Amino acid sequence: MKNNIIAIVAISFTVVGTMWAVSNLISSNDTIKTLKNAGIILVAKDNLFNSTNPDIHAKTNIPLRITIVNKDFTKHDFIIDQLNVNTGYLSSDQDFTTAIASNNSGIYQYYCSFHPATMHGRILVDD
Ligand SMILES: [Cu+2]
Repeated sequence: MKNNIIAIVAISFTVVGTMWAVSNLISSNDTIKTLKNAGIILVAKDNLFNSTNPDIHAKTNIPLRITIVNKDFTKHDFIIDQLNVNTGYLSSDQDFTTAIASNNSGIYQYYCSFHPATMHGRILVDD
């Protein structure tokens, strides 16, 4: 009798544990997908970001995932002083994912500290 109870308890632990693990797996996949969809990619190439140093639009209080990819042979970085974003330098073919987050609307400058004359643009944060 005692053994049966122990067996039942063990089985229910296993079942609950498996269900917990499966649901965690599903929800974490969803999170990754959402972040990927919401994020943007900036490719550093020929001393420009995405060829045109585009304006980047973000909303207040919603972090925007941003990935910087270095496709040049020289080092680049990506800095937004007012929003405390700094990727550190990226060697050729390295990438770095960070997030733009601001409570305040406004226009902020992004730039590469190695090539500030050619690699710079605007972050526009709206309510
Ligand atoms: Cu650069």
